[in-house]
Formats: sequence, structure tokens, C-alpha cells
Amino acid sequence: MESYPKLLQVLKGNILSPAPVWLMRQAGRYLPEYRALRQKYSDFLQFCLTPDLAVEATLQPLRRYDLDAAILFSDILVIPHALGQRVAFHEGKGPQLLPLRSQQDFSRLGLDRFLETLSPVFETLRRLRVSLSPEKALIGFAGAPWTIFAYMVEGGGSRTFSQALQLWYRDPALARLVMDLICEATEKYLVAQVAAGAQVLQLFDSWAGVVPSPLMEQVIYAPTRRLLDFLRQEQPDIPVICFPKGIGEKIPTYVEATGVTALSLDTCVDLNVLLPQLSPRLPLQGGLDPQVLVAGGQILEQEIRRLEKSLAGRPYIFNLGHGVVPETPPEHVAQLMRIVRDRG
Ligand code: 1CP
Repeated sequence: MESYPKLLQVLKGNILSPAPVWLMRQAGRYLPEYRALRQKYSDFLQFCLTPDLAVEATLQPLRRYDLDAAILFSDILVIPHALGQRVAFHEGKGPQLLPLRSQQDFSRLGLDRFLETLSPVFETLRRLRVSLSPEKALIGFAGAPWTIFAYMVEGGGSRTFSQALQLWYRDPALARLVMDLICEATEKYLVAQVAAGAQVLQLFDSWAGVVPSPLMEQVIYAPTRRLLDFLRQEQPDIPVICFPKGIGEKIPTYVEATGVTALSLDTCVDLNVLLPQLSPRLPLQGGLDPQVLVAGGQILEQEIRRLEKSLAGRPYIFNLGHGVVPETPPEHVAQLMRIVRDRG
């Protein structure tokens, strides 16, 4: 049992104190060694699809901090890329995709070369599994179907994703076709990640919060349920953590409607209101405001203790309520680790 990853113990429903810890976006731009590595390669997608680089970027934060898990270094937008959509990352501008708005745009996409295009990701996972010590969990991930749909239809980041929402009203038949393709692709992708060594999966639904209530069933609940049912059937022992960012008071409905096995909390939820509505057995993760990590110092300790107090008595994995932001001082992550570990 000694070397069985603590993260997996919690995901099976055990309560550990101190809680295991990893951080969303624990690799990336706040680390000088990542910026140095990244500087040498201009194309971010190719960076993600080069195992030497992706392995190195994944391991960088684990060399600095005693994190309980490594998360595959990649991006959620490798799925549209592998389906044949044009995806580009421009410095400072975020991702840009050739927007998918018509049946004709849709007809250019397909699964023919999907797994082949993503094969470097699987190679990265295989190499990571052998280089990580057995007590470190290896996390694979994908965007949740709606968040991928949002980027594919909108053509890039957006505050509202109005084009993506419009498609459900304007041409629901096409919207469903696109969503089905994304679900099928994501199923194949995640099953292949598990075959390559991922022990936990996380689904990032970063833009769940922009979806209006009447669309929630079609756009969020049904596709997520389909994906989780499929994974449970194919890989019954692999826990899936879902991160439906920004859905607030809809969380209990989301849990019920999708059958999630573990839930990652954003920074908006009021735990005093939410927790009494959730089963005490549901493993939870996250919640710390990434801006508190930027601030560091006393407020960081206060907020960590407040979270731990709220979540005491539940299976809980320490994490942020969203990703580490680039301006985070790396010393503050070291401080976070000391505070979280100093317990139990
Ligand atoms: O030049 C660079 O270095 C690009 C910056 C960058 C990085 C480091 C991007 C572009 N993606 C990533 C890595 C990444 N993305 C990881 C692995 C790193 C880790 O977790 O340690 C993961 C899990 C993601 C997931 C991701 N990509 C999400 C979901 C999580 C979230 O933050 O909400 C989303 C929405 C994306 C899209 C994306 N990719 C990159 C950017 C800047 C964005 C966001 C664009 C936007 O604001 O719409």
C-alpha cells in the first residue's frame, strides 16, 4: 500500500490528512525552466506533440515540488487539430481555429487520422509512467465535449461563446453532429491515454458557466454522461475528475445528471451552501483562488486552512479553483506545499 498513489486512495473514497496535492497548470509559464524550454520552439502544438519536450515540461514542476501527481503536458485543443481543423497558437493572443459554422465546414473533419495524429501524446504517457516513481499518480486529460465544441465553433477564446451557443438555436441538427463527433473522438482519445499509462482522467469544462439553463441537458449533461458511461464500461477502475467551471448552483444537478466520480471545485462556489447538498462520499478537489497563490504570505496560509476546515471529513485533493497563472512566483508554490503538508 505504501507506494499506491495517495491521489488514487482519495479517489476511491479514503480521507487523507494531509490531503494529496497537485495544481491545475502546474507546468507552464510561471516556471522559468518552462519558458526557457518553450522559447526554443515557436509552434506550441508541435511542442505538445513532441514527446521529448512534453515529458520534460510535465516533469519540471515535480523536480521542484513534492506534488502527488504529474499531469500530462498537452492542450485540450489537440482534439480539434487531430480531427482536421486548423488550430494555431499565437503569442499573447490565445488559440485561433478556423471556425466551424456550416455543414460544409463539418464535412472536412473526421476520425480517419485521429489516433495516429495523437500518437505522440501516448508515447509521452508511456515514457512518463516509467520515469515517475510509483507513488506519483499520472493524470491524463481532455476538454469536456462542450468546451471543445465552444472553441471549434467560435474559432478561439471568447467571454461569451455566443457563436457556439447560437449554433444550438440556429441549426440544432448540425450542433448535434458536431457534438457526437467530439464525444466519439474524446472517448477514443481517453481510452488510449489509459492504455498508455494514465491512471486518472480529468475533464476540463472550462466554459460550462456560459451555458444557459435550458441548454444544460443537451450541451453539458448528456455529452458528459455519455462519455463517463463509456469510460466506466471500458475502464471501470479509472477515476474521472470533472471540472464544470462556473456552473454554481447547478453543481448538485450536474453530479446527479452525469454520474461523476469526483468533482473539481472552482473559486465561485460557496462551500457552506454547496457541501450540505453533496454526498459526503463524493471525492472533491480544488477551490483555492489562483490569485491567492500570486499574493502568497499570510493570506495564502489563511485561505488554505479555511478550505481544509470546510472540507474536513471528506475525501479531498488539494488544488486550485483554476490554473496557476503565469505571474505566480514559484516560491509561493513552495510555500503552498509546506502549508498543505504541515498537517495530520
Ligand atoms: O506558449 C505557451 O506556452 C502556451 C500556453 C499554454 C500552456 C502552457 C497553453 C495555450 N496551453 C498550455 C498547457 C495546458 N493547457 C495544460 C498542461 C499544463 C498543466 O496543466 O500543467 C492543460 C491541462 C491545458 C488545458 C487547457 N487549455 C484548458 C483547460 C483548463 C483551463 O485553463 O481552463 C483550456 C481552456 C485550454 C485552451 C488554451 N490553451 C492555451 C491557452 C492560452 C488557452 C486558453 C485560451 C482562452 O483563454 O480561451
